[in-house]
Amino acid sequence: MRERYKEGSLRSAKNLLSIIEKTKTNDEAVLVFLHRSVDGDCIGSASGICSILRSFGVDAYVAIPEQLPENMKFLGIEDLFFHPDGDNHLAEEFTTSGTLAGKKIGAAVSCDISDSSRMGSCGVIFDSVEPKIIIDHHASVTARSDNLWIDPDASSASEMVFYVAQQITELTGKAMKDILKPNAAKAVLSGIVTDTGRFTFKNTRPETLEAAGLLIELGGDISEVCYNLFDRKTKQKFLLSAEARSETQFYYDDKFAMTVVPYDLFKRFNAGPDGVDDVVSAMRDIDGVELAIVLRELETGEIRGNVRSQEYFDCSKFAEGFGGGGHVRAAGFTVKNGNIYEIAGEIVKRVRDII
Ligand SMILES: [Mn+2]
Repeated sequence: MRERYKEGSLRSAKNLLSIIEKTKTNDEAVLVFLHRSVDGDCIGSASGICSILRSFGVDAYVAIPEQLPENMKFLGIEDLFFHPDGDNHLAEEFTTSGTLAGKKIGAAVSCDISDSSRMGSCGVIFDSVEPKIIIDHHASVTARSDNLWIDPDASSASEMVFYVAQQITELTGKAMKDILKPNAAKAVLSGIVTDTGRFTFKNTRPETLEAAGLLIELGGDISEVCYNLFDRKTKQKFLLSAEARSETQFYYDDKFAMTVVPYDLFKRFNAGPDGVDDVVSAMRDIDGVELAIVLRELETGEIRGNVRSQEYFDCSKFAEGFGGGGHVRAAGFTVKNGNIYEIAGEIVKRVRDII
């Protein structure tokens, strides 16, 4: 493990071992949290932590405010999840007595997110639990304390979780294969693959590939992961993506490309909200384009923006202007109410002065 990860990962590993001890002594459960609009990295890192906790005999679940996307079902990790809004016996028990399988929630871990406002309906649960451990790589997080490990230079929260797992093996003598079972290793690998654009983004470092290599040895199948997360698509998604691409508008000497996808289009093509997931990076890769934005309208009326840049445009800062955040080259935001075309007009105006 590279020097730069040692301090943070060791601290997180010790924090994790101390909540394992506390919750086992008190017969409590642990919840692992992630962000809404789930992606491969938050799913991968949270599943990794949940599996580590379970390998020590802790009753741990990943609290998820939405359904696991179709293209992540291949991971075979659905038994890790707790849907507080779902129609299931755990949700019913939790709503009536605040317990999970008879146990009180004794600690919380959050992965790829530090802020409960981005956890959807799970945010209130996160706020109510102590102690908390946070493992995140978002640049917008400025808080620093003993229970946080924030590294904006790490490729992904999943890569960070991998180092935490390595530290736990050092501290406890348990083998890596016993704390990260094959499906969990595959999930953590998926997180790294997602946030590095399958090892093509600038956040891919030599150690990122080393971590991925070890995860493959532990049972992560790289071709299965890449096929499911990047290449596989339905016919509806393929056609909607083509339509969204052909509707792209170019501004400011073609340095800014944006496409607007109203809910009507999703309906016309009978495609889900992930139907245009592949469009924004394809737009960003057009010669001369510095900034690419895909604006989509969800069934709920919310407007979601995905922001990507090539060289200098600060996507995270721009997304913050619309209540979102993320990374310098990749960020996003969700606007609760509004007209998608008016928001597009406002974006074009705000980009003019900074592009
Ligand atoms: Mn991430």
